[in-house]
Amino acid sequence: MEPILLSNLSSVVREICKATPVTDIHTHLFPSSFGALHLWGIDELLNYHYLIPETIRAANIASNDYFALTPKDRADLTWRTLFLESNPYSDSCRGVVKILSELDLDLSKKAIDTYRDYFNSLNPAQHIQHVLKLSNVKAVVMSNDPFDPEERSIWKDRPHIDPTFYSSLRLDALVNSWSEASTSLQGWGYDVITEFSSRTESEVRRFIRDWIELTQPLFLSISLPPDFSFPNESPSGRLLSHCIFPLCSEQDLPLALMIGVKRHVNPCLELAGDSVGKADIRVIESMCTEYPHIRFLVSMLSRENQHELCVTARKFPNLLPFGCWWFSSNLLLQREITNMRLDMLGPTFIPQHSDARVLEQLIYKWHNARNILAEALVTRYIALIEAEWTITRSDIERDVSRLSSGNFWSFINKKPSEIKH
Ligand code: HDL
Ligand code: ZN
Repeated sequence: MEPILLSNLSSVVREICKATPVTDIHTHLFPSSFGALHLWGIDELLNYHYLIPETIRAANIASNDYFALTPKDRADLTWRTLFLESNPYSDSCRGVVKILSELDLDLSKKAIDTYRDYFNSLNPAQHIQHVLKLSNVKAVVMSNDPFDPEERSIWKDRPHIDPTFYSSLRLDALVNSWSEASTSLQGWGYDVITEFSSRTESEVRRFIRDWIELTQPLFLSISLPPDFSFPNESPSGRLLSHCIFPLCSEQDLPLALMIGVKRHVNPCLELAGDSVGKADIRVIESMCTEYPHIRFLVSMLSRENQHELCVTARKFPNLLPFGCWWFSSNLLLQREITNMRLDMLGPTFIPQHSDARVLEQLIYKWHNARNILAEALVTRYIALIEAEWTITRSDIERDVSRLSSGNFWSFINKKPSEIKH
């Protein structure tokens, strides 16, 4: 195969990135069979929690007055404040514009009701396939919470799961709110006590096993606060050591850890009220050291943790950094983190996940992610070609495929075709 020339390098790399389907390993999306949990359309897009603080700040409205509005009125306020009375600058605002543009809607009039008419005219199941095609996403991993009442009732009916959707079992409520979780478990017939006992640990393992059987997750996942330490004798430390790690080993399941989130810093903002803090990388060092056979997918929320996460990944092959999470998912930090990872890890990481909550967000989040990956790769290919290293199209396709999905599926040691839905 002919080596790539500098003259068409950038266009070839962009084309390959666009043509390579991705596995989106962390989202809050659901298939249409999950009813109201499946969010889509212009009002959900404008009520996305990333846009709530931006609206409240720009509209100078009290948060309780904002939340007293109907969802439609909140969307109208966001549209007026962030899109009509200002240019849409933020990552989330530009994302809405990109979505409307990719759906071929008329942006000249900026008339929100015409967009509502468009979405109201759609068939939800067909629209999902259209959005997956536009964003070239071949697999979407959900975050399934066994403590969420709505999800519990849906799972109990064993819903049809669109084969594009996969499960991950999210255990924040168990690990970070043990007192409430133990009461819930007692109500569901698990013989646990809040004060812990070996019986309690065994029953918690039974609870998690029951949900692994029900949901068939690709991995278990937990988010942790910046001040989390490990090992520790607190409920979260005991649950990890005596319940979650043993089950990861028993069930051959990786553990995804998302570290550095400070929940409810401003509770008046509800879901938008969480913030960020620098975490202690020694948590990852001690887990990877003590559990070398467990595979850890790790994303950290603070910009200040990114470099040490890269260095730590160089020390532990059972550690796979993933994504530019949440407050890191903007142009500047995505570029910084992706370039840092390529320089320190080569192609052995997962560049991005969407964290999408509303279906159409896949369109802009993956458009941005592909652009940033292509830019970072081209920089390195230029240096290599100038040093007379030959690079072929298939060399590039191989590495983009690894970064887009291959790294994930080989790390979890599974193939998409193996997963029961
Ligand atoms: O804990 C998480 O999974 C975070 O991603 C939160 O859901 C957060 O609200 C979010 O959606 N970030 O993108
Ligand atoms: Zn998330």
